[in-house]
Amino acid sequence: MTDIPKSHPRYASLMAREKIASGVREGITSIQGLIAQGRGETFDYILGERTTLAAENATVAASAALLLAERPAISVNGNVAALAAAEMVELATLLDVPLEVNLFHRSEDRVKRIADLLRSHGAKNVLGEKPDARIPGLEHSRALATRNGIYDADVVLIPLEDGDRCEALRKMGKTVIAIDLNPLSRTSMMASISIVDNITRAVPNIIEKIQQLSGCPREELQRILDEYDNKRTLKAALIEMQEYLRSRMDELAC
Ligand code: PTJ
Repeated sequence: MTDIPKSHPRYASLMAREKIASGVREGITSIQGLIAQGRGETFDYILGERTTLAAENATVAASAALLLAERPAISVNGNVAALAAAEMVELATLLDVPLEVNLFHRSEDRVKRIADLLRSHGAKNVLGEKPDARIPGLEHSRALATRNGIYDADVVLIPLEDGDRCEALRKMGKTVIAIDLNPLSRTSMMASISIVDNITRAVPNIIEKIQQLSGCPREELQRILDEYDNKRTLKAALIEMQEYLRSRMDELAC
C-alpha cells in the first residue's frame, strides 16, 4: 500500500482507495469494484464527505428494523469486504446474524477469499459458499442465495448493491436496507430504507445506533419504523447535496 500520512487533507478518501486497490490485488474485490468506488467517491464529494441528517435518520430506522427483525441477514460483496470487513463482523456479532457473501461478478475463488477474510475477523456464521436457493426473477449470479440466510431473511442489509436484486428482494416481501452514496440509484429508490452514506461511516454508525436502541421497548422501535418515509429521506439527501453545492458556490463568489 502507498504510505499516506495521517496529516494528508484527503487521508480518509485516499485510504479507502488503497483498501479497494489492495482488495483487487488480493483477489477479494472485482476489477469493476474500482469503478464502483470512483462513482461512490463522486457522490461522497458532493455530500461534503459527512453523514447528513437524512443518512442519520435512515440509520436510526435501519437499526430499529434490524432489532425488530426475526431473521435478519447481511450481504457482503467484494467492495464491502475490502472497505469494512471488521465492522461488518462486529455488526453481525452484535446482532447474532449471518453474513452472506453474494457477488455480482461471481467466482468461487473470490467467494472463498471473502468468506475466509470475514472468518479471520472472527465471524462465526458465514454463508454464501454453498448457495442452495435462487432469488426469483434474477438471471445473474446475484440470484444465488442460502436458506437460513438471505433467502429466508425478513430483513436484509445490502451495502453497495445493484438495483435488480434490491427489487427482487422487495418482491419477496423482505424489508431491504441499502447503503449507497447515490440517492438516485435504482437500489436507493427500490430499498425500504436507504442510507445515503459512505459504508466506512455508515456501518460504525449503525453499530452505535443499535447499541443505543437495544434497550428500547419493541413498540418504540416499531413507532420509529412506522414514522420513517424513504422517499422523503431521499429527497432530503438531495436537498442536503444541493445546499452543500450552493455553499461551495458562495465560497467562489467571495
Ligand atoms: O463484488 P461484486 O462482484 O459483487 O461487485 C460489487 C460491485 C460494487 C462492483 C457491484 O455491486 C457493482 O457494480 O455495483 P454498482 O452497480 O456500481 O453499484 C454500487 C453503488 O454503490 C453505486 O451506486 C455507488 O455510488 C455506491 N458506492 C460505491 N462506493 C461506495 C458506495 N456507497 C457507499 N459507500 C461506498 N464506499
